[in-house]
Amino acid sequence: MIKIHSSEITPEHVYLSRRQFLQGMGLVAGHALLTACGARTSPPPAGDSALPTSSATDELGNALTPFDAVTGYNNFYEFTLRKEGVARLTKDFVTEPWTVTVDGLVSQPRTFGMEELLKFTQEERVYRMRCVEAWAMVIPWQGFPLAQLLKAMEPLSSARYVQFETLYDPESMPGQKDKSFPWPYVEGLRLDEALHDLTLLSTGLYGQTLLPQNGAPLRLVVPWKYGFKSIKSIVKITLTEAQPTTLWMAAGPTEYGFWANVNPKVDHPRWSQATERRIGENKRVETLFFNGYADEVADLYPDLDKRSWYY
Ligand SMILES: Nc1nc2c(c(=O)[nH]1)N[C@H]1C(S)=C(S)[C@@H](COP(=O)(O)O)O[C@H]1N2
Ligand SMILES: [Mo]
Repeated sequence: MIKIHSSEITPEHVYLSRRQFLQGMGLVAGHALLTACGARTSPPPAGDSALPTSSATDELGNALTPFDAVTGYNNFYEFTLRKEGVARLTKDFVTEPWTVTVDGLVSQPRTFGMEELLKFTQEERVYRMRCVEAWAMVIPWQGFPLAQLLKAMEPLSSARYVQFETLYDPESMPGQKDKSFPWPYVEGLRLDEALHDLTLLSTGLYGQTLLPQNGAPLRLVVPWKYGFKSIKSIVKITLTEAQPTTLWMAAGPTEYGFWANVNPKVDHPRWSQATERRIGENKRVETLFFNGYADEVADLYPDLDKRSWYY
């Protein structure tokens, strides 16, 4: 049995839009047409700057990280281990056409075209992002809750985890020729974490389509976990019974765990996690338990002492 978490109870309007989605996908009988979604589906023209967003801060009053920093300082090891210049190295990365396969323990595995995933109602969510390396940003994402896709796929009762995979294509992602990492990039969540309303599949930021350096055309955003959980350029989502082995668990088992919940009290073996450097600002700020989302997610972890962070 899937344990239903209180945060999963579906408000009626969400339920109705999900039905529209199901009809549009041909998963249920019906001819209702989908309404257009708000997201731009074509890449912005070169030099296009960020569109205005609905708020200038997150819910705690932290200023948004400037667009140029969000798109100019990145971690994307498939291209480079450096953080600057990822935009240049990824600018020819082909993100269209793009498909995402959802398989494993679901009632009917299937492959979606990106244009189908853009039919989910796209919302804006301003989230803090905290890299395990102790730098951070505040980013206005667009996307839709992963739960909407997963529920449409009808997970089997044996499903307990969700595994995500980035594209494997060493020709277009030359960093994958570096055999010191077990490519492709793999991440994972427990099913109830994946179904949590905060967990987003992102298709854009700052009001425009996601750029390659940020994980176009589809990336995960899990704001209460260290940034490495938020896997980029996803091609496969697999529901499993066993806990997935992630790229970072395989590459650095003494430093990076499966849970990776942001916790200022549990230091990385090589540095403190008590504070963080906001990119685009000069000061360091205190790191918050669960990155400031404890009210929303702490009840996912009743045995918190053990589960807050694993090496
Ligand atoms: N496929 C893939 N996903 C990835 C990474 C990566 O190297 N490859 N880096 C992760 C890390 S460590 C962080 S902090 C975030 C950075 O996201 P950003 O560049 O959009 O800020 O992406 C995560 N997702
Ligand atoms: Mo990171």
